[in-house]
Amino acid sequence: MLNVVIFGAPGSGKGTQSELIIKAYGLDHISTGDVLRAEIKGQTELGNIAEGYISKGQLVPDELIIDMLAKVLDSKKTSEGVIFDGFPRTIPQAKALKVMLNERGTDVSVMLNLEVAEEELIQRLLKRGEISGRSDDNLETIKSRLAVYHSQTAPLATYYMEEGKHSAIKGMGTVEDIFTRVQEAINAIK
Ligand code: B4P
Repeated sequence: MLNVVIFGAPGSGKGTQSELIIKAYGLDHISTGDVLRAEIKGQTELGNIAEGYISKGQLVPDELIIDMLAKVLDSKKTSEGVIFDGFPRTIPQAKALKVMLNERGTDVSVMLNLEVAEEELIQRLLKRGEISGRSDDNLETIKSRLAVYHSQTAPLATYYMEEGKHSAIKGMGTVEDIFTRVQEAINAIK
């Protein structure tokens, strides 16, 4: 099975590259951001809690996210493998993912770290905010998301390096050029 963690700062292209990976490799897709936005739209208990965190640019607490992820994972067919988009975002989430996959007789195959300059991240997210109207794509919230990324999420790069799973991808340039680099990294471990 091919289990890919797609990783990077907010706006680094995780969702964008995930769509191309799914088409090329036939993987199931789990985007914690998409699941949370659906919960918010459905006004579920989890959605109502998550909304408060997301609107401030903070992470939703680990225990809620890990529980949510386990349920979504069980609903997937996982025949070819899964792309994890936006999860894990903290060390406890990464450890929980390892346990969940090991219990299912599998593991993370590779972590693709999309590296993009901060100024470009801000420009991309502001542009998306204008088009999609996503409430967390405004300058104030973007700045707190980036601060949270540096303090809580970026340390995962070292975690996956120590696991021997880390692959750095230059995330600047056209979507197609970046996808070529992504494919090279995936094909190298297949
Ligand atoms: P996410 O939905 O994961 O949002 P994101 O980090 O902003 O990345 P996204 O995938 O949407 O954007 P992409 O880089 O593809 O999370 C939202 C919030 O949910 C988090 O802040 C957090 O509160 C909560 N959350 C989610 N998962 C969680 C977890 N595990 N634990 C706790 N909380 C969690 O693209 C951005 C833009 O750039 C797009 O408009 C795209 O078109 C554009 N773009 C992409 N590639 C480009 C390129 N090469 N050139 C120019 N533009 C490009």
